[in-house]
Amino acid sequence: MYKYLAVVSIIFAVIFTGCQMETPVDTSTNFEEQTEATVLIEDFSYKPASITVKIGTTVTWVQKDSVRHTVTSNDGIFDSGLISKEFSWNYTFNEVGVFDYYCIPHPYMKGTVEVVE
Ligand SMILES: [Cu+2]
Repeated sequence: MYKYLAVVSIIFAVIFTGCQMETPVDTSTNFEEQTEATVLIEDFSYKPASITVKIGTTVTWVQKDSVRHTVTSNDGIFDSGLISKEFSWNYTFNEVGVFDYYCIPHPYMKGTVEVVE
């Protein structure tokens, strides 16, 4: 009888620890490990116009319009120069802050990159 109980408790212990090992799922890692983001330039706008990324992220702008556009920081921190259709340009954000940008030929085109820890 005691032998039977011992076997049963061992089986339970194995099942219990087995389940425990499968449960930890950290959903926050996707954001934590994000190091790349993409913004489309299309129809005279940045899509999405506003993004939030983790520090160290490289943001790539992909130009889809036949008219050339720029990605130019309001504060002079970065400037892509004119980007032709189907070309892209990227910038790596290594400082926390809010970075507003616009397009030199079309100043009404505006975008923002928010960089967080
Ligand atoms: Cu433009």
